[in-house]
Amino acid sequence: MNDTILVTGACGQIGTELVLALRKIYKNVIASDLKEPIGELKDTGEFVRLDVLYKNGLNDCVKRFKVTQIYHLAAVLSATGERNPEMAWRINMKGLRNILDVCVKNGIAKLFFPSTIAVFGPTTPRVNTPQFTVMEPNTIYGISKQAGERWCDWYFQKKGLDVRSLRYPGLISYKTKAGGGTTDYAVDIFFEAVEKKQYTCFLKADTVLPMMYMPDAIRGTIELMEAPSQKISTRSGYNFAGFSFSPAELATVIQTQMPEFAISYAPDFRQQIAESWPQSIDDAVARQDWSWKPEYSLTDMSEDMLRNIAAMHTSV
Ligand code: AKB
Repeated sequence: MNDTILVTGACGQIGTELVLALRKIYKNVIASDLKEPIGELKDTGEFVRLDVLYKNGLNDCVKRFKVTQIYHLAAVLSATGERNPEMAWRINMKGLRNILDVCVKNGIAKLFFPSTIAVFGPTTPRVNTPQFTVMEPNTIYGISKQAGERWCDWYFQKKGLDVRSLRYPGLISYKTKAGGGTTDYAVDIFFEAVEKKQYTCFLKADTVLPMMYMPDAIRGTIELMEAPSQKISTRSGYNFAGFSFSPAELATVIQTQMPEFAISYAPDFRQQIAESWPQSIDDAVARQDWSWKPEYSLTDMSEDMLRNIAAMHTSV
């Protein structure tokens, strides 16, 4: 396809896989980050070193490559955000404001903004959390993403910017590890299962959270962005669900494939963050509007993770 796509935060957990998936569909996909890319990401297309806090640099890049769509993934996640609230606010808020302004200035056709289940808070109904409900996030990450959703909606209403967004649950993947989030245990557990046959979890055994396998997340993101504009009924963030589980439930699934695997628990400050988030998400509006449907079950995901991580370890 003829669009030219810019992806910010391209070296992160979502970015590395999203850029490669987009490059299979679009001829021109420019990856950008502060970090240098490695592997396939580096070898398959253009990379630009870009700091989303510098609007002029962003603007120059958009003009130089005649960018028509932006996926703005650069952000600080929940656990890092609680350790460094000032930095999280600056990157998540100022970064987004710069992108929104550059989009309007350059007539960008579509913008993707990743929101999160962290926009919900302790007063939100935690089971089957609806699309529209009480939202009182109490992490800086959640506050910044909720404000981001409101800005996105405002830019759609007032400036006509075609912005689309998903409230990602915890994302599980093996190609690039997660970093700085509260749901990261669900990635780390697989690497440690393969490497050490044991894992010490930083959340309590019965802490249920919404999660999704990365192939579903990537497919859903692209499906949302390719849906006709008239089908998009919310410009803040769509609830987006895969499956839900607790660390103990995940350990049991891993043990069916690796009986010797052992888990222990040492909850830290991330426990409080996890307890402020939903346990499961109602994504009926996404299913209705643009036919969203996840494919991977918890067992499918677990088998695929263990198989791929084991293969990565035998090939080095
Ligand atoms: C985090 O744990 O901070 C993220 C998220 C749920 O948005 N993975």
